[in-house]
Amino acid sequence: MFKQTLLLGVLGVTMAAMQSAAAAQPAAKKAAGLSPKCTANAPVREFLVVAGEWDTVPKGKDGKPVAYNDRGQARAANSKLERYSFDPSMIIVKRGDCVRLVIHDLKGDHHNVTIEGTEIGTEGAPIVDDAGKPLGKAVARANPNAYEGPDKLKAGEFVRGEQVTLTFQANRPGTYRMICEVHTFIGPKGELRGYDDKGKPVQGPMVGYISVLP
Ligand SMILES: [Cu+2]
Repeated sequence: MFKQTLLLGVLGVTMAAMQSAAAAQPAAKKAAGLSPKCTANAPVREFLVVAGEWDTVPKGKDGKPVAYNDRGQARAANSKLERYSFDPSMIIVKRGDCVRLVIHDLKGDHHNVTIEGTEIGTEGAPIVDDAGKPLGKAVARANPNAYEGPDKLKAGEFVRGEQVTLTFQANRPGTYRMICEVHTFIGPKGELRGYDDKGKPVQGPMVGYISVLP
């Protein structure tokens, strides 16, 4: 009985050690879900994406503007309901693809893009104007749209008429949220909201999804 217990004990310890070694191995080699550099010969998939906006004034059956609720926030009659969106909003790629998102700001003062849970975002990404002329990188700078005032853009923001390119390699299957932080408020549980915590509309959430297939 003692021998059996000892044997089982030794087996148990050995198996536990093997399991922890097996568990430690992939963790040590764990690559980021999306990485900013593509390996040579990775197939390139390019997507043209538009950052757009639409608005409406909700009306009743009689065609007259009505008061309404916008995601739990009371809005008076004749209030403009706005939303910002990416088009297409679903990008599907395969694991190993080198993905290029060419994002054009068609409407909206300024946007940025960050891909949640990764280091991928428009901060420092190359931007061009409508004619393809290089404008440098998406870094903090004065807003070139003079009619919007002297506001300074944050790093990663680009404006109407500009196009920014995001390049990354899709390493791990899964669905990643592509978020414009200008038009999305992220709640404490990661929920995306169209209003900030003071009830101020941010006209969002402005989100797209990148699905990486195995
Ligand atoms: Cu935006």
